[in-house]
Amino acid sequence: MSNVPLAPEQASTIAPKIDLVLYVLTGLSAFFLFAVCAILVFLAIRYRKGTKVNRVIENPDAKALELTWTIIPTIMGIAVFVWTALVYFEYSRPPENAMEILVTGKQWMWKIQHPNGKREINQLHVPLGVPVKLTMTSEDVIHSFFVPVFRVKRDVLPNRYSDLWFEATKTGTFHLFCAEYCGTDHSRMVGQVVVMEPEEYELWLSGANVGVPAASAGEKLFTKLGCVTCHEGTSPRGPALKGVFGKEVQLQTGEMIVVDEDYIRESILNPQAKLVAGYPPLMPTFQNQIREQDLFTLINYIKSMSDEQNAKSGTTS
Ligand code: HEC
Ligand SMILES: [Cu+2]
Repeated sequence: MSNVPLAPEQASTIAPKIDLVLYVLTGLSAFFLFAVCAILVFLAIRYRKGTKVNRVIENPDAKALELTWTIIPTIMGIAVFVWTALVYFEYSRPPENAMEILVTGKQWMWKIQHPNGKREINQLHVPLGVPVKLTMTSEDVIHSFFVPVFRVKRDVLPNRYSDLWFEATKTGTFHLFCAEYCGTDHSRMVGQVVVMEPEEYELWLSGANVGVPAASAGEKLFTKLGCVTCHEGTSPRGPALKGVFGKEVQLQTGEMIVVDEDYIRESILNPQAKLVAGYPPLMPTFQNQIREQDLFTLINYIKSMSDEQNAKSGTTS
């Protein structure tokens, strides 16, 4: 038994912080549980029927005592709240400069796509010491991406993007699980996360199986699917998409909405759901015509158009 570890090793920057929360909360709960039980047992024995003890209540409204056991736990409760909230914020907010990798869950495998277009299945190669943001979606049911050594887990949902980030602190090969029951072979929806030195990762990235870089693949798709005919050119029938990412647009209903990944995704799959003010419902749906990974590529392309423009005009918002 002695070599069975209490928890898997810690291999990300967030892991020690998550563990500390767990151990401190467990410790506090255990301490109060034992303290209350011990006092309870002691008093039950001492004051049991027939014992000769002083049963006179000398100080019926022990103010000092009441205040102590109200104020101390209140402070402790607030301290725990503030501390765990800070850890939670760090856990749930990917850093701006994080490298972005796409993860698609599918019964029963994990499909991964790197920034340069390189793809892999059930294996995720990442560089050491670099913040990595996973943008995840599912092609069918709900899955959940779980890497125990990083202490990160997040549900992966169809028709929506969820993200998860980590920064690895140890090289090696670690387990990757699906942590949401997703059908017959759920238990086999497992894989490996391979953490490499950054130079090795670069080498690996440029090795075999390199796809087309995401940006130029996006441009090709944009042309091939006919998006250009309506969204670019001299007399476009749809709104210009350059610089639109991250901005607010007005909808026909008068509502303002921020253009993010989910909105673009919906605009492509279900254009009538949210019409841009001043435009007719011309855009055809691309539902079932675009694969999940291509959709992501398109979204990235629209994003990159915005970056270019921001760089040119020198404005960022
Ligand atoms: C037949 C013309 C047409 C084609 C083809 C077309 N669109 Fe559109 N698109 C429109 C129109 C018109 C709107 C504005 C009305 C609306 O919101 O549906 C629009 C809106 C959008 C929006 C929302 C823009 C905003 O400012 O909020 C996005 C994103 C978009 N299209 C992306 C695409 C992509 C990607 C493709 C190719 C896969 C595509 N469109 C193909 C006509 C088109
Ligand atoms: Cu699954």
